[in-house]
Amino acid sequence: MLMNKLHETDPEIYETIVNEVNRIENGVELIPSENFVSKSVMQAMSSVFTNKYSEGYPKKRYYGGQEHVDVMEQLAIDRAKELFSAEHANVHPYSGSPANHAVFFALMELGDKFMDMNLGSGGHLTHGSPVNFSGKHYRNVPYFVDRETELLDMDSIRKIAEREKPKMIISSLTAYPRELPFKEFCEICKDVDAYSLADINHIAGLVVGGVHPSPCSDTDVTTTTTHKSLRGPRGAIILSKVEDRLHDKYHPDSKKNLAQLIDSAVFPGLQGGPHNHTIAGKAVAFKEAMQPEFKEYARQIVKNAKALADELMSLRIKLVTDGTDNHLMLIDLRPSGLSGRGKQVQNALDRAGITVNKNSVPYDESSPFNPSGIRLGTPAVTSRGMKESEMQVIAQCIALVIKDYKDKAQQVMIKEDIAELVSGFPLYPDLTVLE
Ligand code: DSN
Repeated sequence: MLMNKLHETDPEIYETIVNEVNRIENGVELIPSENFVSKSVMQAMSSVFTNKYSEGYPKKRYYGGQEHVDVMEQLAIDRAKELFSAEHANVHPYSGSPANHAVFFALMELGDKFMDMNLGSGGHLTHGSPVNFSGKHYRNVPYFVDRETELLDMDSIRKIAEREKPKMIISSLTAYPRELPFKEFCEICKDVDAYSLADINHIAGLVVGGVHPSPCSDTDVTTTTTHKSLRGPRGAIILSKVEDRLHDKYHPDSKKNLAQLIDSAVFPGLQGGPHNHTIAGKAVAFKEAMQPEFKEYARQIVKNAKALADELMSLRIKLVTDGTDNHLMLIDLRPSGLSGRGKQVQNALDRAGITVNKNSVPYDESSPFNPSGIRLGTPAVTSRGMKESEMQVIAQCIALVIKDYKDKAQQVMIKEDIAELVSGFPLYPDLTVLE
């Protein structure tokens, strides 16, 4: 993509873009929630659709000039439904937090009780953290992973649900390296008359790629961001059943079904004009995710994660649950004598050209700002075409940095090795080229 105009009118911003391209081209991106979109997605996002207001939904808008927006949004909706085998799709949410907020707004009254995975066990901020709307406006009953196995204990989750009778139970992960048992969650929800919400933001690409079970056939509502393993633009969607299974119990006076409750919670409930350029990018990403190559991509994400995890463990790095079934893993620094040193290790890896994020580990006694874990994932490196052999080299570099995180000279040498490794996997070679 030519950037002549931007270079001419705003060289400072142009320079930050060039610097960011150089950073990602020369380093290894292991933050499990990040990825690299295709040029087609970028082109859709930088299109004229950024100019258009279109409050409402296809064929039901408030402003004129919607004939092309309607076609584009309907394509995004139809593709999302087909991709996830969902009955209903809302493609407006600006991102994952607004999507989850809309589900709360659609289904719950202020103060209602819901259950979710505690943040420290691998859950998400929008699932009941006391500093988030979900924890401030609703009553959160958390569930935790087992202290010994670090795995979800479905018997204990069932007991909590039967005792607490929540109105909604969320199944989700942001730092849990194992499969989510959606069917078991849904059975519990049916038995206690709770709505089931699956937030598959991290694993959506694995779900459509067939390497993680899909929640959509059983779950009432599924939310996902579109920019993680799904490899679309920064945004989100809400998928749901059409009928409200719990209408008579929770919404007896409403004339709306579940799909209508969700749509009206998004607009006019919470959002105004949809970001049409992003919705166009989502539609493009959904089409890409329907291609056979995407299934191969999803399989390779998991193979790469296993290769990275196995090599790290062979180098005596402790992983939470001793491995991974999905795209991510969590290093527990405590057995390496580095409790509360996640931030320092993250910074040391940054200096070595390896981008990760510090993260709490289950039952971490250190603060979330100085936690005892490092979270790694393989969607982005897999998008670059890397395979198991590159994962082994990267794991060896990570282990060296962890073992001596204060050795800056070593980090400089590793950064050179990493730049050499990634030079064989160019990402956006002509992105910032000038005419
Ligand atoms: N911020 C995201 C993550 O990194 O997992 C969650 O939405």
